Amino acid sequence: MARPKIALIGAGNIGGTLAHLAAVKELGDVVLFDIADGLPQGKALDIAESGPSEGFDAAMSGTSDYADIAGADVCIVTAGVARKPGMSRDDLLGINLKVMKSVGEGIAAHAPDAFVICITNPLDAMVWALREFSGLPHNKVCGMAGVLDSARFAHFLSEEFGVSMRDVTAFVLGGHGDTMVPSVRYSTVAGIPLPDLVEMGWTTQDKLDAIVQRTRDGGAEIVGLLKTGSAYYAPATSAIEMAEAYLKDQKRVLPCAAYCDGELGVKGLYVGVPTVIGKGGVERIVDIKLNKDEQAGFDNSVNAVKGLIEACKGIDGSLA
Ligand code: A3D
Repeated sequence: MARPKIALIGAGNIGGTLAHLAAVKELGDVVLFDIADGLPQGKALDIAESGPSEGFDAAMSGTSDYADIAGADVCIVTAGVARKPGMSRDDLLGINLKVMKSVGEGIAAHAPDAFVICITNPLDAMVWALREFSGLPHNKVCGMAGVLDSARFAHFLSEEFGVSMRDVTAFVLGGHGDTMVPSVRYSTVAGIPLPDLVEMGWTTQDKLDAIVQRTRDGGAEIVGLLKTGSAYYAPATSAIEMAEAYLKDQKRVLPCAAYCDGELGVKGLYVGVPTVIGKGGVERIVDIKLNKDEQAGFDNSVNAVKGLIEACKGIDGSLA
């Protein structure tokens, strides 16, 4: 049986990390695609040369020709520009919209059956645009943000409580931006919801509020420290978790930017919601009921995403 083929569109910081992780986990053969001369070929060769020490069986190649992604089972898209200090995700909109057009057309022409995971920011608008440009079914195109935002939330919570990260389940909804909604009620330590842990004296409401805010600012905190780009290790790990769920039909319940057709009161938009990912792509959206405060935060986030999509339509008339 042939190994799955994983195409990574964008061979920058996240793309290279994705390639290394996919190889080490033996998820399949990897094709790195980038427009930068020599970059995808150089990273592919470097990672291939780590194979004898790691002991993985996966073919690595680099290319600037979309024909080489032909028949890919999974495409993970990081092509575009990353945030620099002081730059918001939304500043990236105009530049990355053009990139999504070329990537969407490349995937449609050469890998129309792939499960596509978009990471390029501003995420919720770019995944929508990528779907529009590619014309692929909505359930086969999604965005990675919720897994990362939830991982950040879980990391901060495990530090606060002094417990293993394995026992923390954290849940972040909404758009990937300042309006994201880390859900306190649906986040738990070994099944115990966070509000109960506040009552039990494990933390205070103020500390919990600060952790929620740090989660919202999680990307900016790393941009501020790195100064030359944005996070890439945890973003890559998060997207690999989603790709693995698809390739191995794991039916993982993962928050991701999925196309909502009425779920959680959202219609015709991509926004961060809990989903089930298996061999059918995004097989199901978990249509949870939000309380009044959560709904207000979620609606605010959805409105921010709507604003970005209107801006995309203003920039590229073919999207209107
Ligand atoms: P970076 O290291 O700059 O890599 C981007 C790569 O895209 C570069 O190698 C470029 O040459 C390449 N590229 C540019 N235009 C094209 C094109 N038209 N076709 C193919 N390749 C192209 O960035 P990165 O890997 O650090 O980040 C990639 C994207 O992910 C950025 O938009 C980030 O903002 C975004 N990001 C999202 C998250 C989320 O949680 C959603 C987290 C971190 C980064």
